[in-house]
Amino acid sequence: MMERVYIGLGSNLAEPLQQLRDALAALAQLPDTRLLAHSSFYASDPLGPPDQPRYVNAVAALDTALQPWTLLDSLQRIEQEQGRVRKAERWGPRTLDLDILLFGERSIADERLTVPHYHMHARPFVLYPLAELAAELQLPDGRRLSELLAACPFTGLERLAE
Ligand code: A4P
Ligand code: MG
Repeated sequence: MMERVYIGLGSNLAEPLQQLRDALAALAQLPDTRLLAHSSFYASDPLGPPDQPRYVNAVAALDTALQPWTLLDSLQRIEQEQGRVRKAERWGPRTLDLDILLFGERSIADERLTVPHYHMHARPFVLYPLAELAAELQLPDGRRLSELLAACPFTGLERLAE
């Protein structure tokens, strides 16, 4: 059975736009998975420590037969391959961050995975790109993407030309 998954992509080091393009190419190669679409790319002000470069963010839609933990393994491998160094500082700069935003209708809360992603509800750099792909989306808890967007101003965000 294929499930619809949304992945949040973010980078603010080492040519962020190219990092995202390379990550999309890697997502397209995942086994038992089809990359359906990706949003526009957005420049966004950093959330967290302000003394770091602006991010480039996007969201991708996949259909996958992988289990969420297997997909997470693959995403972490792609992060590693693109030079991600995990640092102690929370929300610090990174070459590539791949977050599972939504995994079908599932709600997951274990030591490795929280799905829906715990901060997606209030992040403009997640919600606006996601709305490009699935404006009618509803979260597993019943909240509509449109409601979340109405409470989340388009602030510190800039849609980049192709
Ligand atoms: N994990 C749990 N749930 C998930 C999930 N749904 N998807 C666990 C992916 N991973 C998930 O992740 C730490 C652990 O989270 C993983 O081992 C996994 O088991 P990480 O990528 O090593 O750490 P992180 O990304 O630094 O931490 P965190 O708290 O996930 O950070 P966020 O929320 O991803 O924020 N500002 C802008 N403008 N744009 C950004 O993209 N990103 C961040 C990072 C900060 N500021 C930003 C942006
Ligand atoms: Mg992360």
